[in-house]
Amino acid sequence: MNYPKLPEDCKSMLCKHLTPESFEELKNKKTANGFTLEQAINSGVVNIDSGIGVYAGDKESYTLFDKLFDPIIKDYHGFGKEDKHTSNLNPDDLNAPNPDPDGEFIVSTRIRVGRNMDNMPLGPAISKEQRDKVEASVVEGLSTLDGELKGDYFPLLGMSKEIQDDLIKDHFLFKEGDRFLDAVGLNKNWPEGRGIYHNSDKTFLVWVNEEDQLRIISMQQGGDIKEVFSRLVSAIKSIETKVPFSYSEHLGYITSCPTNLGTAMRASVHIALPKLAEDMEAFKTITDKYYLQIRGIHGEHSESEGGVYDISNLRRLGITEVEAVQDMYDGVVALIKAEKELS
Ligand code: ADP
Ligand code: DAR
Repeated sequence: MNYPKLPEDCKSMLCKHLTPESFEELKNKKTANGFTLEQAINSGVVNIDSGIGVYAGDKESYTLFDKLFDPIIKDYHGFGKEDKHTSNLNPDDLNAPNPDPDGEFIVSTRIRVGRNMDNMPLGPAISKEQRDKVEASVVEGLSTLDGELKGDYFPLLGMSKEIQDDLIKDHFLFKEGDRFLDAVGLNKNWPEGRGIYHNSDKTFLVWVNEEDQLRIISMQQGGDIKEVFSRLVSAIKSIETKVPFSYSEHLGYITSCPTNLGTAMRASVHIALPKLAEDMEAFKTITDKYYLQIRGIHGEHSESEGGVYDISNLRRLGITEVEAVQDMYDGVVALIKAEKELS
């Protein structure tokens, strides 16, 4: 393997941090699952518009390819090699009375975490047999859930395109064919081994074997962020008694993309901010101040529609789950205040 030809104007973390020296040191290494540097960086090589461009194939990738992952994690998360991640999933520690009780601004709230099974490769390095075993183990664990979390599993294999398109349109199901995931092998054997579990109200959902092996999701209309967080916490605590999660003291919950390490949590609102949308500089001054990320209403790589934006926490590693949700909450309060002042 030769040092990849990357354009001068490439801005990804791969381009920034894969030096000829680190490349020479890492290029012939393989993890116990046979995952190589070439596989780890392929997404960023073929998608030069990547933000990161690198994925892990297993927990070992983060230590074996540390000369590449450590500078990326330091740059993206401000988190050093000796730092330790801590977790806090206690909703009592969250100060978040509904910031929009009249429903003027917040359309809906969604909080998700990524999780991967302990002692299994991550999606980029998993075999079809292992992925099918992950699906079977997760679905068996989900089948024991009760009360509000009780639901059904719907494999993608055999799901009608109409049902699939409706679930995606209504923000419940993952899109397919993401080119960034494709380039690192995360779409192999699609749609086999993939599916969605949800309760009857679709306020609790679990994606199986998309970018991570589980995406555990709590969501509902309106801005009761604390209620959404509480439901998610009870789901995480129920599932982890049945499905062992991959975790490290240093990096927290292990995920295929380094941006999701730590809490692996994205807490978001779909919020109508038509006035702020006319002054994106003022809008981004607030989102920067509160460590927020702006996405479109169909998630990553989508656009806002009708002045409605997906606003979520940017920080995931080196802060706790409560702090991640507090980041989003405090930023949303500031955005609503600014929108009211402009109105
Ligand atoms: P993820 O959040 O899992 O990293 P995306 O950003 O692609 O992935 O979002 C996944 C889906 O969740 C998309 O359909 C998106 O519209 C939906 N979504 C995200 N936040 C909200 C929200 N607050 N309310 C409703 N749907 C949401
Ligand atoms: N698209 C990839 C990943 C960025 C973070 N989003 C994730 N993990 N879904 C990139 O390198 O831009």
